[in-house]
Amino acid sequence: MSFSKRRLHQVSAALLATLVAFLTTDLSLNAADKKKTPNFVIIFCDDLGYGDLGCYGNPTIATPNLDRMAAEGMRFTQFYSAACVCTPSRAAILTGRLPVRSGMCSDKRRVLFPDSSGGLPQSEITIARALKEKGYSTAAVGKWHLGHLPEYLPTSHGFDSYFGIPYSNDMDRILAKKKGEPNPDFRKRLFWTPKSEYWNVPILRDKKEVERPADQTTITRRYTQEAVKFIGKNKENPFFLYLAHSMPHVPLFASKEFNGRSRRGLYGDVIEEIDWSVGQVMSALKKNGLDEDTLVFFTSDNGPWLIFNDHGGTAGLLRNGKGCTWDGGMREPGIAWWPGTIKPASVTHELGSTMDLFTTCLTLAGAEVPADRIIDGKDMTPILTGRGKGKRDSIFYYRGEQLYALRKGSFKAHFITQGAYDGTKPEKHEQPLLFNLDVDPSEKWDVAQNHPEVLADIAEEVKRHQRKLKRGKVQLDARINDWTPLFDGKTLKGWKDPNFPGGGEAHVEKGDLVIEMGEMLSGITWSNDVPRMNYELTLDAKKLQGSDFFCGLTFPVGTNSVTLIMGGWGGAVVGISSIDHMDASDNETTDYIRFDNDKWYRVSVKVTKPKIEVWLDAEKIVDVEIEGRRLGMRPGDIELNMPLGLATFQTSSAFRNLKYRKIKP
Ligand SMILES: [Ca+2]
Repeated sequence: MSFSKRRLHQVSAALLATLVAFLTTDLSLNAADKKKTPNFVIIFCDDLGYGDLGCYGNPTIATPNLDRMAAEGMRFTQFYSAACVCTPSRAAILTGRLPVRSGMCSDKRRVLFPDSSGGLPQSEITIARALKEKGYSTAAVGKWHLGHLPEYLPTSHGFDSYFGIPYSNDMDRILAKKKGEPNPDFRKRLFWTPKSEYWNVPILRDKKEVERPADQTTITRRYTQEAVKFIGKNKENPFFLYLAHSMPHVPLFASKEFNGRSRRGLYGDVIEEIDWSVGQVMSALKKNGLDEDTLVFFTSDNGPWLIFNDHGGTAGLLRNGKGCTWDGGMREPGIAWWPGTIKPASVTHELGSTMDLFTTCLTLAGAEVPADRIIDGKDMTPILTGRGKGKRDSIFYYRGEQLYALRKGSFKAHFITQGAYDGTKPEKHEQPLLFNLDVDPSEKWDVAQNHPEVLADIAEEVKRHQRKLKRGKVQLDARINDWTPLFDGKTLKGWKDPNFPGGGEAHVEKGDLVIEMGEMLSGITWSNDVPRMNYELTLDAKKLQGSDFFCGLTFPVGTNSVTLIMGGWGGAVVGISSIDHMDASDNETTDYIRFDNDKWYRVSVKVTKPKIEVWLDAEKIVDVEIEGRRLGMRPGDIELNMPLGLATFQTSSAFRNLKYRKIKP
């Protein structure tokens, strides 16, 4: 086999051309790479403590992936969340602003609840919204907790997609206390051996509910799958992934693979699964060739929830935990990973805040940091690249709407101190307590006497802060539907005698509605606008005198009504009256309830499709499914279709605090 000279020449020319083409392509690729802005992944845990990771000194929780992340990246020793509980902390990380500015904190309700009607205002700019303008793909995966109504969800705040739970995993509790069960026993049953179905927490995809109650045992794994999928889908374009784990917030759940794995018990299992998840994210970035183009930051929203004993984490050597402004409540692990940009195994003692992630991401993406409002975040790029000093010299510690403490440099002054969840009142300090956190990270020795100049400097800083502070309208106090009263305590206006056979009479006595004993059945009804579905009704009732019989309550459900008899034969009975009047299959009978004379009982009824639930005080006495039953009206049933009614049986009863509210279906 031989080549002619001409042929050889042709081959060489072709090779040369290929080589030139290759070099040119390579050069242009490099140029494109340089222009490309980095991707961002924020991994945000829930209630993880400063001392919960191997690389932060935990002796019995194995976190090889996070340890590797720190070994290949940078570990912060003074990194802070912006609040000591969920909602305000989450508002701050995404907006770069102290929650007091956005109204996402409150002295009345510390976080948002399933009945809250507020959320992160549209006037706020999230990292996602700012990066979208720069062409980023954006996804939120995990716990949101910035408002669960459609206008507040991630996809209304700059995220292209969302998968996760809209509020905390311990909300919407379904499990009821057993009769006579002491509180501590109930709490143990609820949290120490938790089951997903104890909480009616939904999983949303974008704005649609796709699962309820959320299967929490697989939740960390499913969040991880979503995250990995999103990374793979977006390898060609810049992206921002906000991966907010709902763990290790109680109730704790780990998947089968992690249950029982850690020496630290279930809490350790949960952290080890999160660690696995971090490893999956780093692998996905490497596999897609994106590791050098992506800044990953790992931290948590607040410190460990210490009242949950071994189901809560540890803040290590820091004082106290979640819910308070001691450092254990807000100082967090902070690990940054960006191979090729961050020097491996670096440790920084610079101050950092979750709010700084906002400014850092925007700056690195070439987006404008908003100038029409105060942004509290500082650009951390100089710290991450090792090319300069950090720009932050202070940390503001708010509890609700109040400034409790301020750290400036090494010193932290407490103006107000308060326990986390021990019921203690705020204690104001005329002369602030002062700690040197470099010398005394556990905040043990007050050195205020020795440093009047530091206190004076901090007082100046507080003044400057307060002069410029514009408080946002508080978003956490309003509820979806506040209660509508059904009886004003004065007259019987609106209530009428439905011609019960008993002949007793109703009147008002000192603000209570009293139904006198008749021969048999006495009662009144009220034609009103109590909703017929998706509402909650509550009233207080007491037996004034008489025999075993107590009272009945008729309430509307769909086009029908349901009658609840309490006391009487065999306890509480509920029947869907207009279908099969008191038919046994429609009845729920509890153990016999004997009502004491002159003791008020709280009766609550919740009607949602498909359920009717009734509580007597804190005990659930009725729990019936109504789905599948024929709730449509039949001819001849019309007379049974009653509005709210109250009745007594061979006894006299009093009623007060009658009210209802609509609830979200
Ligand atoms: Ca939290």
